[in-house]
Amino acid sequence: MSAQERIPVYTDLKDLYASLGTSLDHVERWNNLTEEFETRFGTKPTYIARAPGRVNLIGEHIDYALFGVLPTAIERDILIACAPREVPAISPTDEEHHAPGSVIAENLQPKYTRQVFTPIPTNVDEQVHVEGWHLEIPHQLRWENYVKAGYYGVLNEYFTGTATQPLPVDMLVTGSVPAGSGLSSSAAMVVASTLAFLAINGKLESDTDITKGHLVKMSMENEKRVGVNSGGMDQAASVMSVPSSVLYITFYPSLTASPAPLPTGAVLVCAHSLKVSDKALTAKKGYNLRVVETLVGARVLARTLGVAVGAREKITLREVVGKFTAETDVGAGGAGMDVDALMGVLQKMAAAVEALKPPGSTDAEFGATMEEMVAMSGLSAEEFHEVYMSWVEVDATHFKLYKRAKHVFSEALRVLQFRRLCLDAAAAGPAADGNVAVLKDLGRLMNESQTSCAADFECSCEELDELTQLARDAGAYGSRLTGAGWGGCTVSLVPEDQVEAFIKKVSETYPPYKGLDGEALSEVIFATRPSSGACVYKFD
Ligand code: NG1
Repeated sequence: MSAQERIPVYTDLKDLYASLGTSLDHVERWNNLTEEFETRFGTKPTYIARAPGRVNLIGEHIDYALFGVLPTAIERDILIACAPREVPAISPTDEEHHAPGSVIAENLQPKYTRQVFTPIPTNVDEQVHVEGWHLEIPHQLRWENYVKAGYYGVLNEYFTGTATQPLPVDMLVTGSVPAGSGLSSSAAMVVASTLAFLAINGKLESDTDITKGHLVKMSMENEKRVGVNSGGMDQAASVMSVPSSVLYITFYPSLTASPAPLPTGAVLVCAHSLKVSDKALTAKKGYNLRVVETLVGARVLARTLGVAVGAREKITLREVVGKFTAETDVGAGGAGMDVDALMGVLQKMAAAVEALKPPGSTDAEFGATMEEMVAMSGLSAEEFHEVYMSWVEVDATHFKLYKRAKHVFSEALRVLQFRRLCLDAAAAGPAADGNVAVLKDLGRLMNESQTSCAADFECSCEELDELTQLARDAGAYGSRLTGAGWGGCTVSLVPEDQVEAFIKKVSETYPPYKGLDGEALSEVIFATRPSSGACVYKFD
C-alpha cells in the first residue's frame, strides 16, 4: 500500500525527471533554481524538495461527507532548494541569522520578498502535551506562512524533548502552480516545506517513520497553522499520486489512497474561469453553508432510515450509509464495505433523499426554513444551534437539504463508476478504438458531475458553466468545475492529439481570455498529465 512507502529521494536528476512521468521540460527550471540559489547564498543547495499541485477529476464537495474522491497530481509544482547555513566559528553578532533553526527564505518570484525568521523554543511540560517551539504565523495572507506551517510540525515532532537543535537554513522557493485557483498551491507549498525541513535536518533518510502516509498526516496538521481545515484530499494527492493515474482517496473508515490508471489517449486541461472566489469571504453563503446543509441532511436522513444518532453527534452522509447497512470493519484502519456494496447502497439513497424535502413543500428548490429544518432534525432548537450553528457562520433563509444530499450521493456514485471504468480498461489491455469509448464514458460522468454541481449543489457560476460548455464544444470528452467552485478552475478531458487546437479554440471563444497570449495565457489554461507525488533530490 503506497501509504507505507518511503518518500523517494533521488540522487540522479535523470531518474527524477523520468519519475515525474510528464512531458514538461523540467531541466531549465531545476538548473535555474540551483544556479540562482548559489548566486544568492554563495553555496550549492543540498536538497531540492518538490511537491505538485492537484486537480480533482471528479468527486466535488463530498470529501467532508466522508465519501471518496478522485484527484491526481498535476505537472505544475512547488520546488524548494535548501542548504544548512554555516555558522561562523567566531561568536556571531547577527544572532537572528545563526540562532538554531533560523530560516532565510527567498522566492524566485520578486513580489514575494525575502523573509528571515527564527522559531522560539517554549517550555515543554512533560505532563501535558505542550508544543516545544513557536513560530509567529500572522493572519494576513503572506507567502512565508506556508513555509512556516511546514516547519512547525517538523520542529515539534523532531526537536521537542531532545538536545539536538534544528539547523539554520537557507532556502529558495519557486512555484508553477497558479495560486488561488483550486489547484492546491497551498497544500503543495506546505508539503514541499515539510519535506525540505525534514531533509535538511537529516530526518528523511534516517527515520523509518517518514512514510508517504506520515507525510500526508504531518502536512494536514501543518496546513491547519494557516487556518485551513482540510480533509486530506489535497495533501494525499500531492504526496501519493503516481504518473498516468487518478488517485482514489477514501476518508472513511480510514484515509487510504490507491491509484487507478487513466486510460491513455487523453490529457487533462485545467482552465481558470478568471472569476475569483475567495472561499473565506464567500463561506457564509457558500462553502460553510454547504457543510452545514449536508451535515443536517445526514441527521434528517438517519432519522427517516431509523439510524440512531447521538444528540451531539455530527454524523456525515457516509456514516449514515454505513450505519444503515450495519457496515463492519469500521475501526481505525478498517476497510469498511466493498465497492460493489457501496455502489448498491448509493443507488438506494437516490430515492431515500426524498425524505429531505420539507413536508408539504412543492417548490422545486425544496428549501427548508430554519424552523422547518430544526423540526426535521428532531432536536430542540437549542440543541440544534449548539450542534450545527455554533461553530460556523452561515447566511441563508432556506436550507436545501434535499438538493445537497442528492448531489452528494450521485457524485459519490459517479466517483466509483469513474474509477471502475479506469480499472476495467486497464485490466482489458489495449482497446481497438484507442480507448475512445471509455474516454467518452469518463467524459459523460464529468459532464453529469458539472450538471449536478450547478443544479443541485449550486456551486458553479455563469463563468464556469460557460467555460465547461465551450470546452465541450471545442472537443473535450467532458468538462467540469474543479475544487470548491463559485469561480476558480475547470478540468477537461481532451483527446491527446487535439490539445493544441482545443486550447486555441477555448482561448478564442471564452471572452475573459481575450487579449491573453504567451505566458499569460499558459498561466490560465494549460494541459497536464496525471503526475507523480512529492519527492526530494539530494545533491552530491
Ligand atoms: P479547493 O477549492 O480546491 O481548495 C475545497 C476543499 C476540498 C473540497 C473541495 C470541494 C479546502 C482546502 N479544500 O477545494 O477539501 O471540499 O473544496 O470538493 O478547503
